[in-house]
Amino acid sequence: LQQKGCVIWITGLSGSGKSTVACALTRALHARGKLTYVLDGDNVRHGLNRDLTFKAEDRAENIRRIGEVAKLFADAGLICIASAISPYRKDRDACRSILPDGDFIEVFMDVPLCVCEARDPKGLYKLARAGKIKGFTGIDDPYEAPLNSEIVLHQEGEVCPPPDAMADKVISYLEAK
Ligand code: GGZ
Repeated sequence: LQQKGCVIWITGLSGSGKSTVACALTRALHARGKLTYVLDGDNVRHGLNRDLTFKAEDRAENIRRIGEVAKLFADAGLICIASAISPYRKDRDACRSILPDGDFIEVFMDVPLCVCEARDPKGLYKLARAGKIKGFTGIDDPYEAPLNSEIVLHQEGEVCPPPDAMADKVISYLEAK
């Protein structure tokens, strides 16, 4: 097996489409014979990180552990796709710093809050606006957008590109590398 591992780190607000892109990307990579593993913040919080809340220090620990596990997968030669809000720049940069140069590829889901809030797939923004969830990212907790991510995935005008088109953008980047 000839495959070099790396970490593709998808950051963005709740409802920005991180998990959808992670899923499309993993399928597209499998179709090219690549081994991948998806580490999704929301899923990891049900197991490995079940002891963590959404306070800043627990979010930092959530991201640190996801970063360390992602590194293990990358060491094993897999393309590890990590998707978590990862709202704080320093926590994302810390994950970058434990990997060899070029092996941490940050993908920013650049979707405006109003779009994420209109989608509200789990009704969480509604609860946050009603004060029933405290410290919700984008509402009453910060999201520090990346300044230099390798890849930015945007809305195109009013519409969101299909997930496969967004996955292709990431694949083109990987191929160019
Ligand atoms: C943000 C929250 C919160 C708060 C619960 N703030 O869209 P989802 O539902 O399925 O994904 C979100 C998930 C965020 O977990 P992460 O591990 O990605 O967050 S972080 O990187 O900040 O540690 C959301 C849900 O959990 N959720 N409460 N207060 N998102």
